[in-house]
Amino acid sequence: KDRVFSGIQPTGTLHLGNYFGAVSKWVQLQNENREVIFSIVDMHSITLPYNTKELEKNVLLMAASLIACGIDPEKSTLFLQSQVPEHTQLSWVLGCLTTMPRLGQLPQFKEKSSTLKDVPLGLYLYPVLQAADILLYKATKVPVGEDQIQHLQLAHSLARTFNKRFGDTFPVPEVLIQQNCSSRIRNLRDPMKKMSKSHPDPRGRIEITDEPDVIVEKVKKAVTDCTSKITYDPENRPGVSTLLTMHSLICGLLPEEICEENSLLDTGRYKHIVAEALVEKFTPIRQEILKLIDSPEYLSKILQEGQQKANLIASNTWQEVASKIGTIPSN
Ligand code: AQP
Repeated sequence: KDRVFSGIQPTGTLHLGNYFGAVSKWVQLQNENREVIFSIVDMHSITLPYNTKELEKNVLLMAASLIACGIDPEKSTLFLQSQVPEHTQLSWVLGCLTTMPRLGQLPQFKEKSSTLKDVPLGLYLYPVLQAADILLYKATKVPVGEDQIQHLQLAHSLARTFNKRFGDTFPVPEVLIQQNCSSRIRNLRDPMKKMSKSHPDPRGRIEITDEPDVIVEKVKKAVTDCTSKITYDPENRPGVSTLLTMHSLICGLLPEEICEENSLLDTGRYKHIVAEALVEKFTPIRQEILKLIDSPEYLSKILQEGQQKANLIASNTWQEVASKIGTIPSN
């Protein structure tokens, strides 16, 4: 039976890259009546320097944001990764089944470690913990943004290695990438980079809680190129193509159809249309977040209920793993 799993780090405010690349797909899968499990992966977000108070705040903000985006705690399991200790336990086992060169060559590790003088071991192990998150729930489908493909390949090979060595245990999960979003959503100020929560310049990302005038301003200042015509070419024209991708995901038309519809406009005028569509789409979501964030007890209760549901599956898998690898199961 299909089981969907995905996670998001509480490293900052959910942005439109997260929304279009992952969360909108989560909501769609949930509404197709599949078994869906989503985790706020706080253990991942301590792999880089962070502020403890900010982390606490960001966990609740992320829970509120996901619910406001359409994750329904009645239909989905929504929980906090650190509250289910089997994630780190399985991560250790999987860490013993991969090699240092395999982890060291992953692009995200290379990029995130390149600016650090002392690289934390946790950053290196990040994709192993991610594989544990997925395999612990025996997930068959994992909806993620395009930037996560290499990490998912590691999860695949860890599932295969485990199964070969200890007997069939984990399904090899299928990666689901948002259709119509062939490339990742780019940073608005630097389209060579992806839009990211932790990038120091907030002007490069649209956060889900941005006020309408902030959205308009960020889109207006988005870096495009010296061609004013609207064409969709993610490879050569990443700036304008990111605007078209987001617009397309909101209105349901293909980027090429939008280009045709707006063929008389230049990029400057087209930006107004995109900004308007974004404001219309995200204003109700922002208002819902503001309401939810005022009820921290409600949010904590949702996460606790999610934890209980997640625990049932996680402890079963862990018992199975523990007995297969030759350690003594605890019950
Ligand atoms: N720019 C993006 N375009 C498309 N998808 C994206 N995702 C992230 N950025 C983009 C997808 O969002 C999901 C959750 O991401 P994450 O929080 O687990 O980690 P991340 O990929 O490292 O995201 P950020 O926003 O860049 O966070 P920081 O700055 O903390 O590293 C994933 O499915 C991801 O693919």
